[in-house]
Amino acid sequence: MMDSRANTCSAFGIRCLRPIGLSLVLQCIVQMSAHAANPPAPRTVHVRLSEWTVALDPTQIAPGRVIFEVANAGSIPHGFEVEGHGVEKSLSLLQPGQTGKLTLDLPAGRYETYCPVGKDSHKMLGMINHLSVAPATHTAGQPHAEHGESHEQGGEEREYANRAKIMNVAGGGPVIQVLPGPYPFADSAAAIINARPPDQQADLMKKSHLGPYSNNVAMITGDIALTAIDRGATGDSVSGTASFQVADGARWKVVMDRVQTKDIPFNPRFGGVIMGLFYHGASGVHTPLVPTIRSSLALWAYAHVYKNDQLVTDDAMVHIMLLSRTRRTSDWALDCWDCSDQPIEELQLQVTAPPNTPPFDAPGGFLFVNWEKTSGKPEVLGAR
Ligand SMILES: [Cu+2]
Repeated sequence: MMDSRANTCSAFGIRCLRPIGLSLVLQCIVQMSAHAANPPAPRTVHVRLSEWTVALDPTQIAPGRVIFEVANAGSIPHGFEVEGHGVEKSLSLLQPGQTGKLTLDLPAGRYETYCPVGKDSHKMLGMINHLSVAPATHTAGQPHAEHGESHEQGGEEREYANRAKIMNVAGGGPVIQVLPGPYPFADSAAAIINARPPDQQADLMKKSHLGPYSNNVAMITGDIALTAIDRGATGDSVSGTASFQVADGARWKVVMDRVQTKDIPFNPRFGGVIMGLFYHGASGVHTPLVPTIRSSLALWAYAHVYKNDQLVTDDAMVHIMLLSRTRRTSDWALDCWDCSDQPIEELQLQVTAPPNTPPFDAPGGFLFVNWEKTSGKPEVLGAR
């Protein structure tokens, strides 16, 4: 113990003698100031942000001044924040390809380094890493008290996040069909579209003129019930059925039996089932041309689709969200560009034909139905 404490200072090329709490520190400071002409150089930590990781190099450094050199290597804007031991400092938002620097003085301990974008949605998707700050000569055989402490911090949260969760949802309230039409928030959308890579802009512009988020709606009738299980990275499952009669009189039935896990445009590494996110719109997560929302459930699945009892396809693409209300009850027009403070009660079902097959025989080629007063709560699925 005595030797290793003395090493704290000898790391700076100074030998300290009595390792008794503060007096050691004071002694070191006194001796160090005598060598002030030669302060320790700040350490650099290279940070690479992408969807959905925060890569640190190195992941362990000595206490003192640290320069984080942060690069956004992803395809959407990200941020960078360092948190722990009374420190909570962040860099302003970095656009794709941009770099930035954050200089901090970090005492020994374990720090969270993460992307704070989307009220921690990016963090929940995996954009978190840990930086260990410890005197280099200590760590091998001399674990710090801080280590044990910070493992416990947030441990409960992490455990909940790691548990498999199940949600049973049955659609309720008025049922509306959303038909293609112009996007109602053209000004807000323009800023988002212009921030995107050029190859995405054309597609988004098209959607903003005649897309699935319009004020063109029809009251219809129908039911939906489903069970979704979120097991984390893999092993999600979805089963359920939706039946509805749309505005043109056709009866559709959508039978979901498999999760869809591959990449989706604007959704790298999405798919499957995910519970409890804040996204869309300006959050940087998911399709940007949609009001910003909170969702208690989002899932991507495959379904068998029948029109008037005739099979249309076995591999329709389904996207379902239980999210904060986006529409006003008078005429079901979109009500907000940022809807994240509205109650979570809108269930959205979107169904499209599989790639390389003709679009559905429906307005716009897709089916988009909302159940406007739906509730559902995730429950932990047994102990794992
Ligand atoms: Cu991010």
